[in-house]
Amino acid sequence: MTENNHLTNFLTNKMQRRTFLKWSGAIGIPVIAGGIGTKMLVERKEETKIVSAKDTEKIISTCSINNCGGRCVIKAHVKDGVVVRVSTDTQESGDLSTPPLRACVRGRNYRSMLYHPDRLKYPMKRVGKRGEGKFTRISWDEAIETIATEVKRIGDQYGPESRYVNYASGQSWGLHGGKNAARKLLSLTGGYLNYSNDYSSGAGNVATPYTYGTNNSGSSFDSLLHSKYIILWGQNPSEMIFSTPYREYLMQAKKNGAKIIVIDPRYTDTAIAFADEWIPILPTTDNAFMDAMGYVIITEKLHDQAFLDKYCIGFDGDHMPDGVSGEESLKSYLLGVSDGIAKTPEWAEKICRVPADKIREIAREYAKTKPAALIQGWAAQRQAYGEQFMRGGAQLACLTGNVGKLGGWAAATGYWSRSDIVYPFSYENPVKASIPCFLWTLAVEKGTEMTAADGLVGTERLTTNIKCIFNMAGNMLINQHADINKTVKLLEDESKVEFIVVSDLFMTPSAKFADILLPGTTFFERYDIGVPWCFGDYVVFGDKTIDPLYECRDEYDVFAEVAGKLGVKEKFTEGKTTLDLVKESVERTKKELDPNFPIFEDFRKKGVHHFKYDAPLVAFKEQIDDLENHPFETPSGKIELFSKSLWDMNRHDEIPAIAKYISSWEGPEDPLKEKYPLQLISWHYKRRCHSTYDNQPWLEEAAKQEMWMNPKDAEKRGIKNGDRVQVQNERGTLFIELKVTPRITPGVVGIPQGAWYTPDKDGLDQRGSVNVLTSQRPTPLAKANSQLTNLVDVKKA
Ligand SMILES: Nc1nc2c(c(=O)[nH]1)N[C@H]1C(S)=C(S)[C@@H](COP(=O)(O)OP(=O)(O)OC[C@H]3O[C@@H](n4cnc5c(=O)[nH]c(N)nc54)[C@H](O)[C@@H]3O)O[C@H]1N2
Ligand SMILES: Nc1nc2c(c(=O)[nH]1)N[C@H]1C(S)=C(S)[C@@H](COP(=O)(O)OP(=O)(O)OC[C@H]3O[C@@H](n4cnc5c(=O)[nH]c(N)nc54)[C@H](O)[C@@H]3O)O[C@H]1N2
Ligand code: SF4
Ligand SMILES: [Mo]
Repeated sequence: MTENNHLTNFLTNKMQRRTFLKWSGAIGIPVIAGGIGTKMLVERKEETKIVSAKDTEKIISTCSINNCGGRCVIKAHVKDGVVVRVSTDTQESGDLSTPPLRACVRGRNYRSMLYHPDRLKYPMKRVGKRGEGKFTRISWDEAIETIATEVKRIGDQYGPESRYVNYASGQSWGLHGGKNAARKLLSLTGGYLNYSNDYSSGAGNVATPYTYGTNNSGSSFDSLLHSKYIILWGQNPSEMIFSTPYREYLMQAKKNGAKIIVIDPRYTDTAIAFADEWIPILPTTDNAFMDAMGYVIITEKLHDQAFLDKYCIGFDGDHMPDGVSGEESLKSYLLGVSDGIAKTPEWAEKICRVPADKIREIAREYAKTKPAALIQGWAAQRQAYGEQFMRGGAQLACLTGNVGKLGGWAAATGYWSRSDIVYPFSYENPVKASIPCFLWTLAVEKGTEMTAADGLVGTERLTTNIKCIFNMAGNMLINQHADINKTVKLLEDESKVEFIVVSDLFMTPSAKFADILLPGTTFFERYDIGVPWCFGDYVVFGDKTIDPLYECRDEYDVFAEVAGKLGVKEKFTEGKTTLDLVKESVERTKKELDPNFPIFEDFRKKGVHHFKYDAPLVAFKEQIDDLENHPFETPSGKIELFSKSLWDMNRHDEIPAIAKYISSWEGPEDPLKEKYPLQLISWHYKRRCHSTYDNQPWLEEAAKQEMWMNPKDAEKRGIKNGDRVQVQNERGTLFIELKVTPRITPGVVGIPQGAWYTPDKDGLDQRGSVNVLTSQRPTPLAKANSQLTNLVDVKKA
C-alpha cells in the first residue's frame, strides 16, 4: 500500500462536508495525524498548529477491545468533535498497588486507526466472485434486509446447525460486540453451531485440566515479588502482552534479585530486558528438555517426595491409579524403566540442542532455588503435540513442590483473574452441538461426517455442513486460520458456504470474502467496559469519544434491526442501548459482586477500577493448605501427573497419560526435513495485534515485517540481510524481506504472525503472511491449532 494510495483514497472519499471539515482539522496537526504516512507529513509545506493538551476535552477511553492481553488507559483529547491527540496513563511506575496502565505503541497509534483513510465507510455487497474483492455500496436497509432474509432462508433450508459465528478476537472481552450480537440474533431465531476452545491456548486449555482439574493454574503477578528464580518458558512479555502490569512486576522481581531464565528459539526482547540467561531451543522439542530436567531432579534426589506423595497421582509405582502398573509411572518413564530409554540430559541434547550440562544446571537451580516460578507462554503449545508442553511444565512444578506456594508457580495454561463484572448482555443458544473452533473449515467441508473423534460434542452427528458464517471483527476467515491457500479455495466455492457476513474496520483479506460487508466502529466510537484477559484485577471504562464516522455502526445496533425484521427486536435489545448495558453492568457489579465498585459517573471519570486484595492470588493455595477440604477438581481429587482418563482413551502414542516428549511431525526429526530443512515459527509481534494494525505505515517503520534467520543458515543459502526471499513448502509460497541475525537458533526461521495475505496474480503472497505455510492438522487431544509446526525451505527471490 503506497502513501499515494492513501492520499488518493482520502481525497476521493465522498464525505459529508461537516465530516470533511473535521477531517481536514485532524490532518492539520503534525506528528499525530493518522494514516497519511510519514512521507507526506515530512513533505508538507503549510504551517501547522500544535494543539496543546489543555485546549482539549480529555475523554478517558480504553484500548480494550483488541485481543491484546493488555488493557490500557487511553486518553482521547477531543477538540470540536475531532480526536486530535492521544495520551495515556501518566501515573509513575512503582506504585504496585495500582500499577500504571500505560499504552503501547499500538494503543498510542489508535488515532491513526480511527482516521485511517481506508476505513470501511458504508455497507457493501459483493458483486464479483467471492474473494475477488469487488463490492458495491448499498444502503443500511438493504444490508439489514439481506442478512435477515439469508439467515432465515439458510436456517429453514438446512437447520440452525448450518449457521456459525466464527472465532474472532478483534472485539473481545467487552460487554457486547459483534460476535455476541450475532450469537444473540441467531439464538433468538433457532440457534447456531457452537464452537469450543480458542486459537490462543487451545492445546493447553484441554490438557491442563487433566493435570490440575482447571486452567486456573496461574498466580497474580504480584506473587512474583516473592520468587527467587523465574523461568519464562517460551514467554515474551516485553513484546507479547499478556497483561499490562505484568512487566512492572517482573522488573521489580528482578530488582529484588530473582534470577530470570528465558527459554526460546529467539533471543527475544524479554531475554534482552530481563534475562540473566537465554537458552535457545528447537521448536517442538521443549518436552525433551523438560523430561531431562525431571531426570536430573529425580536422580539427584532434588525432588519433593513429600509433596508428590501427598498431592499427586502417578509419580511412582506406589501412587498409581487402580489397575495401572507401576511401570507406567512418571518416574519409571524418566528413568527409562518403561521404554528402555533413560531421559538423560545427553538424550535430550540430541533432540532439543540444549547442551546437557546446561540442562543439568537449570534443573538443579530450578529445584534448589525456592520458591521458583516456571511460567509458560502459549506458542510452544501451538505446536503439533502442544498438550505435552503444557502438562510437562506442570510436572516440573510438582516435582519441585512449587505448586500452591507464594513465589512458586504451578505452570501450565496459567489463567487467573480477579476482575469479575456482571455481563448483562446474555442469550441462550437452543443448539447444543459444538465443534472445536480450529476445525471450522472441516465443518464447512464435511461437517456431517464429523464425530466425537473430531471433538464434536452435544450431538452424535451434525445434520448439515456450515452454510452461513458471521465473521465479526476477525481476520480468521483467511489470514489467521491455518493454510490460507486451502481456505481460499474452500470459501471461493459459493455452493459450500452460501452466505458470509463480515464486520470490520478495513478491507482485510477476510473482508474480501464477505457477501455482505459491514463498516464497524472503533472503540473510540462506542461505549464498553474493557475487561483484562484471564490475567488482571482491574477493569477500564470505554467511553465513546466521538460519534461514529461515515455510516459506521455498532454491530449491536445493526443486529437489533435485523432482529426487528425477524420479529424479535424486543427480545434482542430488552429495550437497552449499549450505554444502558454499560450502566447496568456497573450498577449490578456494585450491587452483586463488589460494594467497592464505583458508581457509573465516578467510573466514567476515573476510567479505571482496580479491585483491591490483601494478598497475592496463589493458584491452588487452598488445596495445598488443606487438601481434605479442598480437593483438586480432577477425578482423583489430586494432581494427576498420570491421568487415568487419558490412559483410558487408549491412544498412548499420541495421547500419553503422563506428559512426555513426542517426536513431532514437521519437527527436527521428521524425514521431511531433507526436503524442507528449516523449522518455521511465528510470534505475536509488538507492532500488531495479530493482523490488526498491519495497515499502519508508522508501525511498519517501527517494526517491519521481516523473517528472522540465523547467519549460518543464510550463509548456506547465499542470502544476506535485507534480501527478498521466497519461503515455501507443500502448502504455499510467500515472499518476505530477510533479517539475518544470531538472535534465532540455527535451523529455525521466524515470521511475525498477522501480516495481511497479499497475493499477486498467481496467488503468491507478497507480504509474509505466515499462514500461507501453516497446516490445518490439529493437535491430537484438543484438536487445537498447531500453526507453529512447519517445515519450509528458503531461497533468494
Ligand atoms: N504485541 C502483541 N501482544 C499480544 C498479541 C499480539 O498479537 N501482539 N496477541 C495476544 C494473544 S491473542 C495471545 S494468544 C498471546 C500469545 O501469547 P504467546 O503464545 O505466549 O506468544 P507468542 O509471541 O506467540 O510466543 C511467545 C514466544 O514463544 C516462542 N516460541 C515459539 N515456538 C516455541 C517453542 O516451540 N518453544 C519455545 N520454548 N518457545 C517457542 C516465540 O519465539 C515467542 O518469543 O499474546 C497476546 N498478546
Ligand atoms: N501462524 C499463526 N497464526 C495465528 C497465531 C499464531 O501465533 N501464528 N495466533 C492465533 C491467535 S492466538 C489468535 S487469538 C488469532 C487472532 O486472529 P483474529 O481473531 O482474526 O485477530 P485479528 O487478526 O486481530 O483480527 C481482528 C479483526 O478485527 C478488526 N477489528 C479491530 N477492531 C475492530 C472493531 O472495533 N470493530 C470491528 N468491527 N472490527 C475490528 C481488525 O481490523 C481485524 O481485521 O490468530 C491466530 N493465528
Ligand atoms: S494494544 Fe494492548 S498493550 Fe497496547 S495499548 Fe492496547 S491494550 Fe495496551
Ligand atoms: Mo490468541
